[in-house]
Amino acid sequence: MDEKILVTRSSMPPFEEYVEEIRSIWETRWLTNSGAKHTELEANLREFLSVSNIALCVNGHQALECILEAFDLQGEVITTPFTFVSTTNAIVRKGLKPVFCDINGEDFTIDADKIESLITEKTCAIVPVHVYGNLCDDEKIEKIAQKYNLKVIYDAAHAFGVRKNGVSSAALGDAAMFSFHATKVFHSVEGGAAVFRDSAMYEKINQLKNFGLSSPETPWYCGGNAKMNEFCAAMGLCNLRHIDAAIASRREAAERYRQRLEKIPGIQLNTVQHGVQSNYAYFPAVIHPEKFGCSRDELAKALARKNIAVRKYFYPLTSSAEYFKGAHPAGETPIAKFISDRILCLPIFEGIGEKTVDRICDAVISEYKG
Ligand code: T4K
Repeated sequence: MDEKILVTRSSMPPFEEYVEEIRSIWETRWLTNSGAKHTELEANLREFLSVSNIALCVNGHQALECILEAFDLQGEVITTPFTFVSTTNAIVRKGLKPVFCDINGEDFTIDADKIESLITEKTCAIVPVHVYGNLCDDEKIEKIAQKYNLKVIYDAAHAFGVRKNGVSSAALGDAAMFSFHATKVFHSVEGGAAVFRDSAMYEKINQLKNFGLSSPETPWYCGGNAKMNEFCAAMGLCNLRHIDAAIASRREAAERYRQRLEKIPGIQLNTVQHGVQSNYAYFPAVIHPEKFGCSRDELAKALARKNIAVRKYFYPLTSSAEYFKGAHPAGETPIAKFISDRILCLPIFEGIGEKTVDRICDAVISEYKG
């Protein structure tokens, strides 16, 4: 049996580099609560992401919850169900009502033309999701938000380092959250960040992520704990030094996939967005069974038999979660449902290499029954 290929694999800095990075932690014994590594990583990310305000968090999910809390939102939030459960859960956990908007079938982000019809007097914000390294139509979204005085908070978990016409994904909207989970293009083992336009929010988010304390003896808000520790920040510092090589390696893999698969009938590849410099976070393929000859699920099983692990990011739609008790029928977002039923993310990670991509492509193509 050929060696197992996982859907992704964490990027790792050289071992010695990480050991060197954490050496000072033994000297200072400062392990968490906004230590020196945390401060340095915030500064480095501020520069890399071209953003003025950034607050590191324990993970992306908590970063999104902190942002939603910091804006004191109430009422309805327009978002999409084609995302990781985290996005919808954060909205619901903060006492807000998700209103699901459909996506477009090309780049799988929110269909901005369908947002306006979902706005009511209770709408307070839009939480669009950049998926796979594709960016949402921020210009249309911004216009709608201004017209109706809504906050725009991006789930940018997949958009680290992505730029559109030179503008950083971190600069879009009123705020955005990034995930630095082990499976992401850039990671700090677990981790995430809140970025935001208004610098007045920096203090507020820092207090929200630290139990709502404004000083050791002053709890002003019933906050939680969402702080990033020093070992995670140290991993982030190391990985950030290698981020360009990591993205370049993913780009090569994505290009090889494209060369091999783009002419296969029934396989719809991710759109290349005009002016967008992607990070190649995922390599999604939509499998159209009527042309490909077998379904997404059959293909996934066939690949598993060849020791190739793929994932259905994102299936099922978050709107179908049991806790909604059928309140959001999939028929309301037919394109999201259609894509979710056919999407398959093929393995991609730093260092995957042409040989491995070719093995995956051979396995995919051998299932084509046109
Ligand atoms: N919004 C969106 C759009 C997101 O995609 C996510 C996270 C979030 C919000 C929330 O951000 P965080 O709070 O997580 O920062 C993974 C991740 O756990 C999750 O972070 C990610 N999205 C989601 C799409 O995928 P799983 O359950 O698919 O991961 P798992 O454990 O099956 O790992 C997948 C593969 O990755 C493994 O087969 C091997 C590789 N791997 C995994 C781990 C954990 C490694 O190489 N190293 C590792 O340490 O959820």
